[in-house]
Amino acid sequence: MTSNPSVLVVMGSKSDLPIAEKCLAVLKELGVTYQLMVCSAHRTPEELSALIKGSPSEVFVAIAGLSAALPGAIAAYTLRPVIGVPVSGKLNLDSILSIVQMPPGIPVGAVGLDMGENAGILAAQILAVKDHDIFDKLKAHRAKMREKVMKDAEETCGKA
Ligand code: RP5
Repeated sequence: MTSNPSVLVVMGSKSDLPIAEKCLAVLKELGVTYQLMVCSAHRTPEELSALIKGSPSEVFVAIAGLSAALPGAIAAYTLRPVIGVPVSGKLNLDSILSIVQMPPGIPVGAVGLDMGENAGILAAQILAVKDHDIFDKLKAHRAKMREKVMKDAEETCGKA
């Protein structure tokens, strides 16, 4: 971990780790520095407040399931962008709605259910507005995806 990570990834519980790992893999590929933490909006509210207020990170990713207050609670403590990742459980709409339905004035950007990778890409895109290295890595990432779809199409359907 670097001393001034660009992205702070917070999980509401250690059980969210498989989703966080998808985010971290993308951040690594795109050359984005990060810190990973477990901190809960409901179970450790004071620690969460101290963590966010003391963080030098430019973007926050918050990963939580059930009544997922974590992204909104983080957004209440910072003016920097917060990306929420809803985690699937017995009811999949619970965490999605908890993250998306923020009150006016305190927005949270939400990605899809369990989509840690999209949170990583979106965080990198925010940083890439000012960081040319990350911008170039995002371009390469898009090109790689394009090549994969073209190859899949050729293998599955033959040459166009
Ligand atoms: C949420 O409750 C966490 O983000 C996790 O997705 C869910 C279950 O937490 P554990 O009971 O596994 O700690 O706060």
